[in-house]
Amino acid sequence: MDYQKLSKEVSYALRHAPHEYELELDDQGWVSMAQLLQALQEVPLWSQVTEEDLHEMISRSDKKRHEIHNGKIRALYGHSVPQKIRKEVKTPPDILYHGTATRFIDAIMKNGLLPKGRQYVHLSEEMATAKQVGKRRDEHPVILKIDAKLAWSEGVEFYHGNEMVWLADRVDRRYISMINDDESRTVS
Ligand code: HQG
Repeated sequence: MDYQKLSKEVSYALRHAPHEYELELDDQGWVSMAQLLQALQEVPLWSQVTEEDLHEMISRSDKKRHEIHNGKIRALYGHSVPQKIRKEVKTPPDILYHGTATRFIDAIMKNGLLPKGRQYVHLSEEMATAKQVGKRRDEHPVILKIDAKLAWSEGVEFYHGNEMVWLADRVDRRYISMINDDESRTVS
């Protein structure tokens, strides 16, 4: 079984297109595993997929994208569904990072970080992770440093995605600074 491919399809279903799979997410993004399996099994490629495979998919993944609990499964972040997925408000680390493409910098420094196609802005706990995120869009991404401590102290809410990913509704430009090249070169 190609677990990476399975993970991509599960992410697509749970983050973006539950309707296509006739899935109903609750307000925290959970859906019963039985319902997801039934929907996946209608796709020829996944006709044999089992609950064990979903566990295996999660344990093999480089990132904690999905979570299983009490017979249910959910995507931990990344949603674009119209129905708002409610996340747990949590005190963030003092500093968070966001990796992005150079071509977006002017707009970000003017308007702040906006969720764009997703429900939340995605922030990284580590600079190296932010760099990887930015590399999806730009060979030489820009890493932004977010003063989460100040934002939190001024009432901005942060939400827990997984142990590396934090979410926010938006991030005002006052909390954003650019990391210089030397500092960003220290992480791969
Ligand atoms: C940019 C992946 C112009 C923002 C990753 C980003 C992550 C602005 C893009 C997760 C802007 C949105 C999310 C503004 C933000 N003007 N551009 N004002 N504000 N942007 O994909 O953070 O592997 O929705 O910088 O690893 O890149 O799928 O967000 O470049 O954790 O599990 O608008 O997706 O996770 O892009 O990535 P995205 P993201 P997975």
